[in-house]
Amino acid sequence: MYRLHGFCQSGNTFKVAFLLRALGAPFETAFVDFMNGKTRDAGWRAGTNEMGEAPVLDDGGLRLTQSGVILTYLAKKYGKFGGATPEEEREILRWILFDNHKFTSYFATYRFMVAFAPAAPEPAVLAFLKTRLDSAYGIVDKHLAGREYLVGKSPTIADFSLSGYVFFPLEESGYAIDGRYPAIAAWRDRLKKVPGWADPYAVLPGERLAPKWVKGA
Ligand SMILES: N[C@@H](CCC(=O)N[C@@H](CS)C(=O)NCC(=O)O)C(=O)O
Repeated sequence: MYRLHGFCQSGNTFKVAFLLRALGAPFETAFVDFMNGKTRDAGWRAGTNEMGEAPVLDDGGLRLTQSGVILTYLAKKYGKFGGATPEEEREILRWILFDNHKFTSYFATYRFMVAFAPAAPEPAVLAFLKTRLDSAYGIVDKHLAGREYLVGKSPTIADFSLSGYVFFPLEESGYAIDGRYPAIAAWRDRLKKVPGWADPYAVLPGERLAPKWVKGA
């Protein structure tokens, strides 16, 4: 039984939950109270993750952090979703790195600021993030046009990684995919049909929160 530390607003945690479910690997969850500062707590950092981030995955005595590392570890362990050739493995890593730097990262920061931050976001900061987000989404939309999945002909951990935040409701981010990024929208809907997919709020721990500052982008 795996133990997945995270919380329901965390698309980074959802990446791992989605893969575990697709693999049919049973797991329990440990709630990380991110909204009340748990990941900044010195004790939590010392005992759980020195990087101060969710997700964390325990596999027996082995503790893993960084969703990209966890996805790679699980894909290798089960021999599934890791790519069919060394070239595909390299492509998967390339997209996971792009995801961690840009695609997930700018979206997660933008959504946090407009939905869950304690104070109203600075318009100039939001405008900067939105420019970066538009660029990353545009790149992924172009890559996915005419393709079913990011790498190869079937889902891989690249898809699990980049899709971490695309299933959250529009009212949380105000950042519309439908109508602007048709290839991402089609890919998102395709991934919902992968056995094991579920709504993040149905499988991750914690309380669903009403978005606070969102206006629409
Ligand atoms: N690259 C990391 C990002 C993880 C991450 O940023 N997690 C968020 C929650 S979704 C977090 O714990 N952030 C704490 C912080 O940035 O202080 C991963 O993919 O695991």
